[in-house]
Amino acid sequence: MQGNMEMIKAILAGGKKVVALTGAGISAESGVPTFRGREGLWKNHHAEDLARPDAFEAKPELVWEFYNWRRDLVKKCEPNPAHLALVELELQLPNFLLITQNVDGLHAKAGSRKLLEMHGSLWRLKCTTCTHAREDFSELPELPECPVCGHLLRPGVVWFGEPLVPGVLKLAISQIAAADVFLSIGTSNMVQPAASFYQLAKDHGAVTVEINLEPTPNTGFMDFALHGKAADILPKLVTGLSE
Ligand code: BJW
Ligand code: ZN
Repeated sequence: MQGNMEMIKAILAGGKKVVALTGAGISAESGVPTFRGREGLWKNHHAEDLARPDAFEAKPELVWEFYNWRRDLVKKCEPNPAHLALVELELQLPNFLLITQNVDGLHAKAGSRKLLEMHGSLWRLKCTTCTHAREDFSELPELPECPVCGHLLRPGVVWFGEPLVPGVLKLAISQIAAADVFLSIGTSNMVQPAASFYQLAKDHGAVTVEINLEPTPNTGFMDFALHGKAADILPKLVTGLSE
């Protein structure tokens, strides 16, 4: 079924538990490049080829250059109306959880508090050797070193082939399985496990809604699909919800 804004608003307002999953598209209007497509190119490298442990092992300077470039870029970006609409949704609904695949920190910057950053954060660093980990917004050296053991630090993000942080997947699954409404926003649905979350929600009886500029592999399986910019659609969905 295609989008019907008023019907989705009514479903949202009546939803006892709403879970929203976001991807890179929600930050596009803030000026953060998405992961795939032409935007995902950096110095002729595909982002997907750098966000992996084998790339870091082979060329840590290149991978750190990529992440330092992104940290610099994202630091200057501000949340857009789509991020703010999800803060509003959190405030209006008694039972809400935002699960994001994004590592840019813009949901937290916007004010979302019921938030699960399932792929980690650009602002988190962790040691490749010991247990040292920290949040750090400062400018980093080309190859940052661990203050505890002196070994190389790495970005605190989840790369391809790596498991999610313990507990994160478990929490996401339990919350999605209990959801009445599942929103999928600005994600290409190309990366597991997030791409299968809609199926879990459906299996447990949730109404599923996709918001994206264009169709994704999951669109045909959703109850509703709204096509357009998240920054245009989400504020309209949230306005007047509690009236
Ligand atoms: C707009 C818009 C606007 C634009 N408004 N919309 C099962 C089957 C097959 C493979 C696997 C499987 N299970 C696991 C795998 C392997 C792998 C995987 O999925 N591979 C696929 C490529 C096939 N998954 C993993 O490896 C995951 N790990 C795992 O499952 O571990 C299991 C394990 C257990 C025990 C031991 C060992 C392992 C981990 C995945 C980690 C993903 N990491 C990245 C990098 C994070 C760090 C970083 O950013 O640098 O996460 S990859 C990258 O993709 C990033 C993103 O979060 C993620 C998703 O991308 P997203 O957000 O969807 O962005 P785009 O760019 O793809 O799409 C943007 C969308 O927005 C588009 O649709 C646009 O149309 C839209 N849009 N403007 C609305 N204004
Ligand atoms: Zn260390």
